[in-house]
Amino acid sequence: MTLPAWWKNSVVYQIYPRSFKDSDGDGVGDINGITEKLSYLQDLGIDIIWLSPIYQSPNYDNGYDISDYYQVMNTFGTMDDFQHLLEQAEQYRIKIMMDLVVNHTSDQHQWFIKSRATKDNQYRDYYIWRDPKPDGSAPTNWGAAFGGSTWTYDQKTEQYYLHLFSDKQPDLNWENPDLRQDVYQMMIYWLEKGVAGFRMDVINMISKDPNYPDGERLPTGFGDGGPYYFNGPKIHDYLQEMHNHVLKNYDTITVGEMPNVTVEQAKRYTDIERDELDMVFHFDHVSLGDGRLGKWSPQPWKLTELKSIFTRWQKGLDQVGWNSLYWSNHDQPRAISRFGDDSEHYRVRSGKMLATCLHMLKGTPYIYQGEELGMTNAKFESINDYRDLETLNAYNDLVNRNLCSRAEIIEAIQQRSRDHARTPMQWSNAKNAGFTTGDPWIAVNPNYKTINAQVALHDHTSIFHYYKKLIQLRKQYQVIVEGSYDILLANHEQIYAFTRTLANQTLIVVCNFSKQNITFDLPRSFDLQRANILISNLSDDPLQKDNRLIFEPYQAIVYLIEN
Ligand code: TEU
Repeated sequence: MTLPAWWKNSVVYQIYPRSFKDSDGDGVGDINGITEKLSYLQDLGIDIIWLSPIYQSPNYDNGYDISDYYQVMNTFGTMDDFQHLLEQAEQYRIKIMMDLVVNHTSDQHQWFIKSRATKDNQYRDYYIWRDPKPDGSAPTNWGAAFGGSTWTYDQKTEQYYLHLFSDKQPDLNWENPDLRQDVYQMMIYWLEKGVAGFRMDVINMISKDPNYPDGERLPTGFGDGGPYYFNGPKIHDYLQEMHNHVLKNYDTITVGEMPNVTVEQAKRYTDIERDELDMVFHFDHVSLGDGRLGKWSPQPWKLTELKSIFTRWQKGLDQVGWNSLYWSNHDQPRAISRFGDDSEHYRVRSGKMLATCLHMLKGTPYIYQGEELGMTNAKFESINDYRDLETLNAYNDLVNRNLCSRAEIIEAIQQRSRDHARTPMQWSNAKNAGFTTGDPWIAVNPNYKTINAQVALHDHTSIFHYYKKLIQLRKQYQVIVEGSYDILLANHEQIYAFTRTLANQTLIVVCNFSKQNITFDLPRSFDLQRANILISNLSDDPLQKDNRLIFEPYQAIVYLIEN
């Protein structure tokens, strides 16, 4: 029997360095702060750290706008600090994966500074320049992710340059083989330092339709360019070239962040026979409830929709490819606030329920910093407490263009702003939650006095210790890593129940996603009398008569039946 690849039974922990731990009192997290906390992460039991970008950046998009791929960001520390982190992490048997942002750079990258200087230098075609339309308007009607057009006119050379995100993040031209070679050399530089692989930022956006057609008009007033840059014509060529030039020479973990990717496309990206990527991050579940203005017009969602999405991905990648599993990251609101219940009464219980659901699915789980503490969205009252350009642009742009009211955008921001994931990690009930001795770059969530690592570590019933047990179970039971998935009670709107089966072992995972007591029947084919409870988020077992169960609000249980 071939052992599964090491990253298939690993657990990844995402660190957003800016908000994790500040070691030098400047109010911004840094690399030495991460090194300080390796023992905490080893205690949790994680195997790999995904570091959001640590490269030199003007921080317009907090490091997702890189001005030098070979330098560590000044506020994060030095290359020696990073080398020390790598060495110390190895002592703790923790691997480090980097965030590869190569769809675009910062407009302060030397490549772009040279590219925009003249029309005929060697870096001109490192980026995407086009003439205006005959009427002088932008080459296409596409809207940028952070507001406005995806094109900005450059007076000096009288052309527009493309930027799918902000005007300070010009898109790289992957049609250019010289650019691709420079990217591959940079990847080799970091792999030779000992990093274990890459999370690849919007990697399915790097290949654009060379005709740059206009898109269908959206409620935002711009055209939808998505069909012309998501999963583009040469994306598989580029990823296979990257594999052949770089990745095949190292034992790496790779995960591609892919907005708008489908299961069928993900099978092609992650089929081991195709030599592309190990996993992808899809967005189907985190887009639940998106309305006419996307995340800025959030609508209610149904559990059956969530279950259908997870089932589609579990079944779709069961034989070919591999799933990543996540509830949140640095771009998403806090999981408990988004999918659970962040009220004082149900925060811990629903946090454990969400963890049970995700960690019992087939795939590699990703824990976002603070998720293991049950951190919640920050209830910021003022727009002045927010820092994220995406949030601030939406707050101004959507109202100014009469696409929504001020009250509607504030409500949407309080639900979906990326800043909810970016408030400082809550280490203790000390000032600034022990994150910094300085003034934090963004306010600490006021609930840090009761929600913090210090409290969690000393409370054996905390979410932290529950995550720790889930990770231990993954190491103990191969059925969690390799078992096949089947949905139960597919049409139930409160209960998510599914099985995982491998050889003579069957797990029955049951999660109540609601605030109600729910009575339901499990199929009689399962002899619950012979079942052992592997993990439960409540101390009392559910009321049960034969296969009829009564689950309390947000109750979660994993039964193990061995035939
Ligand atoms: O995000 C990609 C992406 O799709 C964004 O639109 C993001 O998901 C959105 O903000 C959610 O509402 C990646 C990075 O994760 C993000 O932090 C960067 O801002 C973005 O790319 C540009 O690099």
